[in-house]
Amino acid sequence: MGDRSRMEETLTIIKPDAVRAGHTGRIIAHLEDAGFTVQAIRRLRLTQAQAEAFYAVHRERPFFADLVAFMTSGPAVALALSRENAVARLRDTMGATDSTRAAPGTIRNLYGTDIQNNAIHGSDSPGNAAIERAFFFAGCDMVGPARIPR
Ligand code: FUP
Repeated sequence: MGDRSRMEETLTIIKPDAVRAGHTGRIIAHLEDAGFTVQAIRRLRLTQAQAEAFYAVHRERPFFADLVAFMTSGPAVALALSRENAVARLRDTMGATDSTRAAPGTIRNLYGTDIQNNAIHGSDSPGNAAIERAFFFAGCDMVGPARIPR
């Protein structure tokens, strides 16, 4: 079980554009095929305050208001995920932020449209993953190998 120490957790959101287009199941299957375990899943519609809080790091950016409007425009699906090197591997599996520049076969390439309508969010560091997982889920929601004490 030497690899247990490299088991890591992250957080993803299937964004409103992808949910609206009916891609939720295909994106979850893509994540499972890429080796991720779904530890928790929740469909929700973010409120204005929740979207502003989630993206608070971008508060001063020119695209912030549009980003919040987009993220509150319809239901989204949040998932707590685990696998080895989950944070980096999820970023690889998602592709570049701008869907038009995302590598072939990545989720943003397959299901995104542009830099805003980019289908999926993924935590950018283990620290932010912990914060973002706690934003959507209680510890008792999450099951799976990565919950074994280590
Ligand atoms: P990412 O981590 O790839 O989701 O990208 P960022 O954290 O840099 O940006 C968060 C979100 O802001 C992106 F998913 C989409 C949105 N965004 C824009 O709408 N316009 C920009 O120029 C940059 C980001």
